[in-house]
Amino acid sequence: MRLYIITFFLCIFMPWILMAQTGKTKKHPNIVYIMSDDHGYQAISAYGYGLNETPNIDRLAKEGAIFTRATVTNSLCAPSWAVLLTGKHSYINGKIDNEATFDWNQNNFAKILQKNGYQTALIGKIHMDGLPQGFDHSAVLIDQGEYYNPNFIIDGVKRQIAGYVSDLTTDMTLDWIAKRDTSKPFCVLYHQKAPHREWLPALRHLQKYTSKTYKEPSNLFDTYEGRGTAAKTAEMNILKHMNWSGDNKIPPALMDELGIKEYLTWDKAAFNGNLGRMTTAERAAWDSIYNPIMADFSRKYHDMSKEELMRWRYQRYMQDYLGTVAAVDEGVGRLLEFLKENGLDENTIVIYTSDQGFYLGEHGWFDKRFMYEESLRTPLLIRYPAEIKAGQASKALVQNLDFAPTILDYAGLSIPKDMQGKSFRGLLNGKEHRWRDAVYYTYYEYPSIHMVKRHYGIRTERYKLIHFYYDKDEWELYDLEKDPQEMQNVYDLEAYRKVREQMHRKLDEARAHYKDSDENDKRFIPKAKH
Ligand code: SGN
Ligand code: CA
Repeated sequence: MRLYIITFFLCIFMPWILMAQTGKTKKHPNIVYIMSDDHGYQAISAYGYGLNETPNIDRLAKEGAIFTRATVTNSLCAPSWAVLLTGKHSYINGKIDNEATFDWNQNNFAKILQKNGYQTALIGKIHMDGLPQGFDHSAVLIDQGEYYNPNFIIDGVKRQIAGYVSDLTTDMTLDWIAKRDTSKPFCVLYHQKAPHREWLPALRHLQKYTSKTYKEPSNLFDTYEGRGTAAKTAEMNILKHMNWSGDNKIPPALMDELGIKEYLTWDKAAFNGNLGRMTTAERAAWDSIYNPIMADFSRKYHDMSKEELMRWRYQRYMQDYLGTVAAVDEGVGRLLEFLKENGLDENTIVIYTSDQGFYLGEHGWFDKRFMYEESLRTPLLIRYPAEIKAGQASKALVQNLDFAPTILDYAGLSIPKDMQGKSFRGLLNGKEHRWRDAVYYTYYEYPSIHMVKRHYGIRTERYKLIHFYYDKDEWELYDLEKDPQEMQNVYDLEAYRKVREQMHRKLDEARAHYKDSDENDKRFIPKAKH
């Protein structure tokens, strides 16, 4: 009888005892939010583009869910960050572009978690001015950060740390989780600098990625006919605007020898700045890979046509960009193993995303900013075995605006009424069947680097309406079903009159719903332009 009673109590209470040990009951799961900077979904193999292999990130899709139409509300680093923290559009949280000041005194989801018993940490790239609020611990890069032997500010103290940035960011994340107070749930924002420009891979990945040839997108040689002024005047073409030295790794001395001029003059200094951070041995390893590539380029440069140059530059770009993704993917693998070894894998939500998408040669471009698909969309994968059935794929129009409400919802906390996003937890556990049918987008950083004009717009499942304003007043409409690459603006076509009118109505509704207006657009225009 006694044995029976003991067994009975063990059966009832064991799960609780175990959960308490592994850090939190199901009601308060742990959260690891992984955000990499500029990681286009095309560079995650689970999205099926065939460019590279990311087996560890893919595991999140296999063991959890993948969103194929997740988008951001403003395709730029710091603004996207601010949206993540606040759950509010840029014109409400104030961080409209990389220059604007972010007011840390406003509410953010990390502050709410912290107040409700979560331990919180922020590790890696942050790219925001001011002292972060809402985190018990922070170890952040300065501004854009460095790839090799980078400087970190660890709880307010600056330190240079030997190693490769993505590995160090992973190390620090795992260390913090290992040392946490196990009686409380935790939330860590694990933010990789990679694959942000200027795409410097870990030395161990150089050989593999520089010896590959990547498939070109079919619109690599886009001439921008069929679209308005904005696409034609943007400065993000791989042939014309990418830097030869910092981006393509051509030593400045070789550029002088070949008579190559830089589009942005400062970038020549960046080349030595980046590589100058390496030890002599590291630099020798680097040179052993890149010197032969440059010697070959030097021999053929004067005979190359513009097409050949574009192709060469695209390959150089992909080799380095995808090379940096490799260490990010390995980091995710280490994290998943660590969670498993420590009995945390069942009760920890792991989210993988980027601050926006990125052009990997589509339209001949690199960078982001536009509301066109490759930069509007962002990868989103999420694993949480306790609640998310493995192997789900969702086309729902979720956005980074929804991250703060979703995380608070999973944490069992109430979502502040003024957050503009919506929790997508219900989409993943099958309780929610209705979702928004359109997403709203704004972009402000103009005139500025890459010269992408100010615009706002709306995307539904099938169509996209964009308004470029400020020094132009142009509308574009795309039929994403017939023209998924967005090569032909159909705004003025009679066949699309009805769609155009419907989309205008939807855009007006979205602007009213999300509290945006022409007055807001003007408010963010520098005074001299009024
Ligand atoms: C830097 C980059 C740009 C990039 C912005 C914003 N140039 O200015 O190419 O668009 O950052 O990127 S660089 O030569 O300095 O690398 S963001 O992801 O931080 O918003
Ligand atoms: Ca970014």
